[in-house]
Amino acid sequence: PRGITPFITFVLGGPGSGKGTQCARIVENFGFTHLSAGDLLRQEISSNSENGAMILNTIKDGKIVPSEVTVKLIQKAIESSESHKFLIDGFPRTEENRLTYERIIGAEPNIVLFFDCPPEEMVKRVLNRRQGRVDDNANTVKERLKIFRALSLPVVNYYAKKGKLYKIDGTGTEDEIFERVRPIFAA
Ligand code: UP5
Ligand code: MG
Repeated sequence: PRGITPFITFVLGGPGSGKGTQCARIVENFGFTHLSAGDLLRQEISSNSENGAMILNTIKDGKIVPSEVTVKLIQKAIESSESHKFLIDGFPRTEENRLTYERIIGAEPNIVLFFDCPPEEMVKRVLNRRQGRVDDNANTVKERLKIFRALSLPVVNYYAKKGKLYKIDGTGTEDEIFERVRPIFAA
């Protein structure tokens, strides 16, 4: 949006923790614009962009796409939108992602949500999804979890220390989880 600093919420959590599902509920109830970093990257693959093959291989391996590529896609999506409030889902996944965002966008998120879910539950959800994602297989999920633990949890801890983190119990039904999310935005 031109001339206005938007309200930015980062939505973090491991693979299958329910980020996308809960973002859809937040959009319905509170009118945010949902930007999933993974979806933006998958769109790049489908549109045969110059980075498409590299992105596809990175996602297949459960690894992290170079920060500049992801941040520029997020930047383009924010700038081309009329919205004033965004959910950025599945980003930043590494400290380097976070620093690259701060450098290019020149801002920090207003708040950060973290869906806390046990690994066994996350694996079960991902393997049950069956929507043809190249990374929803037992091997890639193992790698996604490993990367989440090693590289993404430090980002979660960073925002906790900054007092920006809302840690949400990501177990139970979708409705139960959303009732934990609602008060954050209803305030
Ligand atoms: N489901 C949801 N809630 C449930 C509940 N309460 N009970 C039972 N089932 C529930 O949910 C996953 C599945 O579980 C769905 O089938 C859902 O119906 C069900 P979903 O809401 O989709 O969870 P989400 O956390 O969004 O899971 P997702 O698999 O999308 O998370 P990832 O973080 O792994 O995937 P993302 O798309 O963000 O990233 C994919 C890859 O892209 C990464 O591994 C990486 O390679 C790359 N990437 C980057 O390199 N950089 C980035 O910045 C972002 C992505
Ligand atoms: Mg998702």
